[in-house]
Amino acid sequence: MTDRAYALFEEQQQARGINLEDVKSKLKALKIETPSWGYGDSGTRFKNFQKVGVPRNPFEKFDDAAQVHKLTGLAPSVAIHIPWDKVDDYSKLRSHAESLGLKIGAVNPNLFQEDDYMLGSVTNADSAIRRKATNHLLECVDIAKETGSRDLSLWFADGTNYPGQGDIRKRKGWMFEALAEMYGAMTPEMRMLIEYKCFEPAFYHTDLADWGMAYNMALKLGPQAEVLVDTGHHLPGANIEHIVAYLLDEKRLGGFHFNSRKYADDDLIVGSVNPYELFLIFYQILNAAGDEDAAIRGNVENIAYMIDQSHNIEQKIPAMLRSVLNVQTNFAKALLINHEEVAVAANNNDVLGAEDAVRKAFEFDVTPLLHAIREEQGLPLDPMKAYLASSYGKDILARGKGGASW
Ligand code: PSV
Ligand code: MN
Repeated sequence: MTDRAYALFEEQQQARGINLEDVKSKLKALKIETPSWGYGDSGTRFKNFQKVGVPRNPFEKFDDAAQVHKLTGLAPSVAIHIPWDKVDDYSKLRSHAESLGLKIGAVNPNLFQEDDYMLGSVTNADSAIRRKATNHLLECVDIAKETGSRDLSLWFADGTNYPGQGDIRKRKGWMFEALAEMYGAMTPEMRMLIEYKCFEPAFYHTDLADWGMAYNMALKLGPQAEVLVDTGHHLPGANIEHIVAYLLDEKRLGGFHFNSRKYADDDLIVGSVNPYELFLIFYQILNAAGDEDAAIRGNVENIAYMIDQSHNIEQKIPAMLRSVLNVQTNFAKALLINHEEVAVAANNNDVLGAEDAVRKAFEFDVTPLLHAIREEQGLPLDPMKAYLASSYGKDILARGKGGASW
């Protein structure tokens, strides 16, 4: 049945001029980093829900993440958040990850959970607090050296709630000072990924509120600083694909934090609310992958695809599996876009033809294609079903309640 479905799919795609061998190799190369904090307990500002079986420490977070990778072949690295994942000896965490076939991915400093940071961390009016925050950034560079991580992903909760509460221009200067000090401490292999968010927890102004502010910092810092696009961090209606295309053209797209949102930073399963947006993001990336400028193609090669999701009401591991699989599905669909067809229609001012050439790729059922690559990779055809049929979800219940938060 699978073979027949694939043969039909192959015939259909060949007739459209799509090279399926190329599509398959690109699909097999897709890597998505999962976040350690997506495996721990989490909640909203109203309640942190405690679940039975969540990891009790960073080592167990890696055990759970290994399940996602084992069943999908898609998630070989795990981002860590400091101090949530602070351990005495990072080489031990690194060996543990490696023993599971994983790598430690991006290191995320945490400058939003201490009382000292209530009015800002690197942009606090108090120079002692700014020093403390910058020292934490430097500590994270040292941790990245030990874990062998290339990327440092930075998100600052810094902002104000009322006009006049802070001097916006001074704070901009302090932000740059801290980032520049951190930048200077990085090794030449490291990258600083600067994340922006329009609001929350600050409600009047946020120091790095949008991609332009993050890009401006990156530009002033140097080539090892790039912008990180978290799909949940935009105002409603923002055209994220446009931001992606723009940053790629400027060769400053560092990576993504994928998640879904309906209203704001909802942290829902990736692709659950607006899968077409995810598809269109990949459309822009694949368009840039065919650019004649090698630097733009180089940027595409180095995009860090990461999930940033701390889902609250679902089971942790299946929710992460669903997110990773949804990314794969929408990437597969985007790989079916015939860019030549789009370009011809666009150049002829054929609006409907161009839109059709993009949309029809989204409408294909890629299940036969995904089954074919999973079969070739020795993976279960349906990773979610395989997880639910395994004993892992039951075995971890022995951990009890009260595991790690985030
Ligand atoms: C902030 O909302 C964010 O997206 C940042 O990436 C943090 O590092 C992450 O969530 C976890 O709080
Ligand atoms: Mn994020």
